[in-house]
Amino acid sequence: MEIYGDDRSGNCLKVRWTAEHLNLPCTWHEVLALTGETTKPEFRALNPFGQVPVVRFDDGRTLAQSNAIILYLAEGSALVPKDAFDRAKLFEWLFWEQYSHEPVIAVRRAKVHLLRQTDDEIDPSLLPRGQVILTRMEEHLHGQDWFVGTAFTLADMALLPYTRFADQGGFELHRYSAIQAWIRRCEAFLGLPAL
Ligand SMILES: N[C@@H](CCC(=O)N[C@@H](CS)C(=O)NCC(=O)O)C(=O)O
Repeated sequence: MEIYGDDRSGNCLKVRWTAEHLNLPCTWHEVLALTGETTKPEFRALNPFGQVPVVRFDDGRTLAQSNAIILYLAEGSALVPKDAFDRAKLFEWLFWEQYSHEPVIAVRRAKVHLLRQTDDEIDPSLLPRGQVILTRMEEHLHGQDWFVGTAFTLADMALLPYTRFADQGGFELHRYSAIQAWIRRCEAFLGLPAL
């Protein structure tokens, strides 16, 4: 399997970490998302959506959208709960991650940290909206170690990368003790060095 991704992108890292955790043989191809590489015709032939991550399997089939990819890679593994309701709760977090979390936490981090935009250039609503999102996660993690059930699942995998980068977007992670403890647990589970 070939993974095309940008290693500064949380959407891409969740794919890489899922493949590595499941010991799936893969080759990583670095594609810089912010320098126009994803707009080139050869990349568009791979992914007409023009975004990373995208994976190409040995039979030539391709798959885009980070959460679709990790669900496919992890099918049948302990990262996806067997119980139907727990699995639905996992989807609940995955949809929320893409619709609410990523467009705020990841977008502000990209503008501040990767694009070096000034406060004047950044939508002022992103900061308070991000604080609401982090508070939602903090409250959920009070009294439970993982987002779904009693073990690390793809809900944790999907929420981890951009939450871990949130400081880079100006969000004060030190204010969220349960999130910080959860990040440390995830890092231990996945064998990631602390940032
Ligand atoms: N919903 C998509 C989002 C992918 C996405 O936004 N990728 C960004 C990098 S994180 C990208 O390729 N941006 C370049 C572009 O849109 O032209 C996913 O989860 O895979």
